[in-house]
Amino acid sequence: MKYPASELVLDSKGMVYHLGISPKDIATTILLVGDQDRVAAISSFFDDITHQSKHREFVCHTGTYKGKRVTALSTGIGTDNIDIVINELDALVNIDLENRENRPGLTSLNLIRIGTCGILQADIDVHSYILSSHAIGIDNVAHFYPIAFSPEERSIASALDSFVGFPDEITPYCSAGSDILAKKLKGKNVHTGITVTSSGFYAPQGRSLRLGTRTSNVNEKLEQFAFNHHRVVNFEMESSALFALGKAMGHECITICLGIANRPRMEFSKGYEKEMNGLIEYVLDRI
Ligand code: R1P
Ligand code: URA
Repeated sequence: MKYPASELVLDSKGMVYHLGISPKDIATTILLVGDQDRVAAISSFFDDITHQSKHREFVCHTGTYKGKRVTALSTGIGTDNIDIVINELDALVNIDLENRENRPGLTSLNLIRIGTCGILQADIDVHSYILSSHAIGIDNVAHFYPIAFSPEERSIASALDSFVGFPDEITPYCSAGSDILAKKLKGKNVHTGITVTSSGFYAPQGRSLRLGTRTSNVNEKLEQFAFNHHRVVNFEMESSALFALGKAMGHECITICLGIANRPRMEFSKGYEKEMNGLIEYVLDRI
C-alpha cells in the first residue's frame, strides 16, 4: 500500500513535514529532550557534529560520541508533540519516503528521553536522577492507536485509576519502558519508579493558580500509590506516548529525568545547568 500525500506528509524537499529532516540525518540512537537548548548541550559533548537542523521546535544535531553515532532531537513540550516526533522518526527509518511504501524488515531505534521532572516523593531530593520503569499517561494520545497493552500494564493503570479517582473523562494508560535501556541506565544514584505523564503543567499536575483545580489531593494519592514493588516517583509530560507508541512500533524507549521540583516539599531548583550536563554525560557514557 502506498501512503497518500495527505497521510505521509513530506515537504517540498521530501523531508518529513514537522521535523524537517531526511533518513540520512539521524542515527539509530536518539536522545530526545523537550527543551531546544538541551540539544546543543548534548552535542557539546560530541567529537564531531555531522548534521544540524532546526524546524519549528525540532532542533536536531547528529554526531559522534566516543566513536558511536548519536542524534539529539528536541520534541518541545507534551505528548501531542511526541505523537508527531515518534511517527516521523519511525517513517524516516521504516517507510521508503520516495516510494511511499513500508520498507521490508524493521529498523528499531533506541529512543532515550533526557528530561526534567517534578518529584512526587518527599524522600527524593531535587537534582536526583529518575528513571521511568513505566509511564502512566493521563493524556489521551495512546487511546487513538490500536495498542495491545500487557496484563501488567493494564493492571497498574486500573489500580492507579481506582486509587486516585481521576475525573471520568480521564482514562489512564500504562506502558513499560525498555528493560534493555533501563539496565544500561540504572545506577546507585538513580531512583527508579513509575512516571505519571500529564497533559499539562499546572492543574493537571495539581498546581493551583488563579483558576484552581477540579481535583484535590491527587499528588498526595500518587505519592502513596504502590503496585507490587512499584511506586510513583515523578510527573513529566512526554513519556507515556513515547513508550506506548514507540514500543508498539518496535523501538526501545526509556526516560531518565533530572528532578527539578519536589512537590511534597514544595521546592524548585534554583538552576540546574551543571546537573543537567552531568545527567547528559551519564547517559552518553552508558548507551
Ligand atoms: C515542562 O516544564 C517541561 O519540562 C519537562 C516536561 O516533561 C515538559 O516538557 O521536560 P523537558 O525539560 O524535557 O521539556
Ligand atoms: N516538568 C514537569 O512536567 N513538571 C515539573 O514539576 C517539573 C518539570
